[in-house]
Amino acid sequence: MADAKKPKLGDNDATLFDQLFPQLVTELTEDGLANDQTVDAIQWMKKSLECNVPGGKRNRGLSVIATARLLVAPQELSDEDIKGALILGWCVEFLQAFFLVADDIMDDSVTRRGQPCWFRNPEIGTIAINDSFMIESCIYKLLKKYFRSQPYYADLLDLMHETTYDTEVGQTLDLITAPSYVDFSRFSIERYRAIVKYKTAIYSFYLPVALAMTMTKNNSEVDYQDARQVLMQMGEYFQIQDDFLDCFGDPKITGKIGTDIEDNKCSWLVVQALSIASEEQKKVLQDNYAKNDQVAVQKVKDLYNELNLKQRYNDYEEQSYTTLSEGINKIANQDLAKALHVFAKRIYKRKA
Ligand code: GPP
Ligand code: MG
Ligand code: MG
Ligand code: MG
Repeated sequence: MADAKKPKLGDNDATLFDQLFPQLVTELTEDGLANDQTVDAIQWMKKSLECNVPGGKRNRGLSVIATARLLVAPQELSDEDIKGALILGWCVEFLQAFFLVADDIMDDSVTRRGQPCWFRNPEIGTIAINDSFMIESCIYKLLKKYFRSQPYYADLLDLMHETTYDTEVGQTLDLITAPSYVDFSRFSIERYRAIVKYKTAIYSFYLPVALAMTMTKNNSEVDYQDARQVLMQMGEYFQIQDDFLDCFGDPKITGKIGTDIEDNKCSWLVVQALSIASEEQKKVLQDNYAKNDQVAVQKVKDLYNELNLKQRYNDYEEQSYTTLSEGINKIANQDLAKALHVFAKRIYKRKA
């Protein structure tokens, strides 16, 4: 069993994690670069990997090694296990980059991580679609290279494939609930919760922990169920924060300019607004939501302020953190509970 003195997520892991990336890129590209017929394509892919995969907060990627360290006693965690957890962490970051490159096209976004979105670069455009596919393919090259001989290889593949499918289901719900015209009858808290569960919670929260549990063989069915229940709640909380920051966050800190109002998204804010607005206020929303026009966007934001949505969000955040902590305290596996407390603290009141 793990003890209380186990390292939490240390700077050391973040450094090890960052140092591994160039090595993975070399391994992913060396054969293709040595082939005269593919060299140009692989050079292009290398640039895309270097620009799109690192550079985020890497919370998801670092969660794999953090979970592994909390689930297994230090003397039982071999160097090979640590490297394995770091590689699985990078697989989650590759998955995230694949989603973000594609999501920014679909959401018609402007900036990501403080830079123009990848597809916005004049020499890239719709090639970004193919670049996102190639980032995804790299996940399976890494899994094959490092895990093919492991008895849990099929479980890792299954987790990645199931998670990708679920996220795509969530993205479909997100997009079809946001047509180009305003139709608030599509928006409801039930629809909202389905969107965020599928599009965000599974890949961002459940996946990193499930990968660590699979790799360390620390995976009783009860633990998976307990972890999943709490992590799905955490994922919902995280996406509500993302929706809040889309409207009220500082782009210098978030690295992205919000587009949810223009894009007619079923955001937490609009769902809350519709639940408390008067008929007159609903009319303001109806007239100004989903318009690519900064005056209209400002009118929606003014209405959100009039409805005290910032306060409502702060109250939600407090209450959600308390509920999460209570849920974690009920988990029997203390090592798992410790890991979940670390993750909950890390996202509480985040600004980026
Ligand atoms: C976050 O939505 C969800 C994703 C990035 C998953 C995308 C899934 C695909 C299958 C492409 P968001 O649009 O609110 O994120 P952000 O605010 O970062 O653009
Ligand atoms: Mg989106
Ligand atoms: Mg988006
Ligand atoms: Mg968003």
